[in-house]
Amino acid sequence: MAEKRAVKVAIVGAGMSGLCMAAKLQDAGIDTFTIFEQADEVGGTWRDNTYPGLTCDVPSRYYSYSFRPNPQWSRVMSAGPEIQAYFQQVATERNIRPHIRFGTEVISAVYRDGRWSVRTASGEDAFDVLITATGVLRVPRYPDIPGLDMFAGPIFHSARWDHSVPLSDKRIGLIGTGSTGVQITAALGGNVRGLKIFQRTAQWVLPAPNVRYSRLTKAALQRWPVMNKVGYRVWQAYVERATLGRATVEPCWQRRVLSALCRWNLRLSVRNPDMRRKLTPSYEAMCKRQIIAGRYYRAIQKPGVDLVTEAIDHVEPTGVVTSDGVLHELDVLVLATGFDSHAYMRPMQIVGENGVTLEKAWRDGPRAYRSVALPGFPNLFMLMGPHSPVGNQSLVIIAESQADYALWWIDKIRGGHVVAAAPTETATKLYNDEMKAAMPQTIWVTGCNSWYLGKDGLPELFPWRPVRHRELLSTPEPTDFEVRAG
Ligand code: N01
Repeated sequence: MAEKRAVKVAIVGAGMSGLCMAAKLQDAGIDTFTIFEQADEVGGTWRDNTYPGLTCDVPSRYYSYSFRPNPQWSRVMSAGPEIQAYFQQVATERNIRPHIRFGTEVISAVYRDGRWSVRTASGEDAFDVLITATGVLRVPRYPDIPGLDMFAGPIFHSARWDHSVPLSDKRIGLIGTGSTGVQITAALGGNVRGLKIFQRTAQWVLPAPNVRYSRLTKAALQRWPVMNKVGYRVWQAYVERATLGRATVEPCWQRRVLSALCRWNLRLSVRNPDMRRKLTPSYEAMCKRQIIAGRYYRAIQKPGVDLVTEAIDHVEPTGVVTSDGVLHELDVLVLATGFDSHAYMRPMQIVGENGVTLEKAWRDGPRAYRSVALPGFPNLFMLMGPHSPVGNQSLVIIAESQADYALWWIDKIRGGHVVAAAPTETATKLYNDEMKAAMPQTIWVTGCNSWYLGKDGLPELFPWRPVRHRELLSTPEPTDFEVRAG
């Protein structure tokens, strides 16, 4: 048998995707990998987001690695700290931590002499393969509101929560009613002196009772692991086939049912017609990233909670002034204003063959071959790259199939059959054209503004059912690649 060569792999990011890649490499017998992590702990988004009410709105049994079920999830949809503890535990029990260079930001990665030269503040090292696992929603987006920096009280983004600020006796202003703002409202509404929610655009809300798992259920899941596997499949089918996985990408009965559910939820939960009018969106359900929340409407109607729908004009030291001239006096201002979803691995500099920068390759907007690879950037694989199916689904299963895809090529490099591989321009263009042609049937283009949309007005999401993404990645087409053989 031919001897396998050692393949040096650089992974950027020790969040859910980076850890997934590391575990897959280990399972393939490859331990020549380094993870570069700019923070001092694993977990990515689950480390950075610690706001009150943080909960994953995807069922935990399915929002887990398929290779590492967790019988101990406390609820159908777990709270942030529990999810973070899960990823920390995986990093520890798989002995991934010794591979991580914490506190080390990758400044640039340059493809030079057939290898990736990865530069950090402490020097440069060469790798055969570069994996970017930098997450989807990592870079906080701060709103451009006049006077924001004049506010006299504490002010922070939802992903940079300042836990040193006591809240119960404060008047809090919350800007933003996306998935984050809604969860913060559910947690703070009625539990602080005052909560003013500044809503620019109303959202449709799907109800979701978040049932707690009993001790008996957890014990049974621990005792019979097959039950975990069944649970995973059941929740996967629920999300991918029975609800959002299909409803978002094609006209179907699921779309009609979920839309009706949103309308009923609003009608039955909010009896005050004026309040209901303010909360009624002017676009279709699921066009923006769908909100899934069982407690939002209740929280927003609690005493001390105000929904402000007049546009924000400016901020003064004592509060927020809306377009009707009203000054809303506040002690704390929370910006649940989302993220730069088009940043991907930037601001890290990536330079491919012949000195072509990522900026140049993406001058018409981020694109990829099957969401993972890029022409002119050999042996670069992106986890959660452009047009990944990142709507209301488990990103964990997506990371797993993308990591498996990268591993397929890494194995070819290790076997000595391949030195370098990058998708051809033709195959990438064909794939992207096909995707664009499928966009009109998705719900995301039906007339709303959202972080899904790129600068061409089209969603940077996968426009087909989730299963198709897995199929595309499970059958690599070497003929779509320019391969330099060993
Ligand atoms: O951010 P968003 P998010 N003035 O971009 C408003 C994931 N997530 O942090 O709709 C006034 O969705 C903006 O208004 P508008 C999930 O994928 C997952 O809430 O643009 N308002 C909107 O209301 C989610 O989609 C979980 O008109 C301004 C809000 O801020 C993604 O993270 C939980 C404004 C931003 O909404 C991002 O959610 C939480 C301005 N200048 C989040 N600028 C899970 O449970 C912005 N807004 C898995």
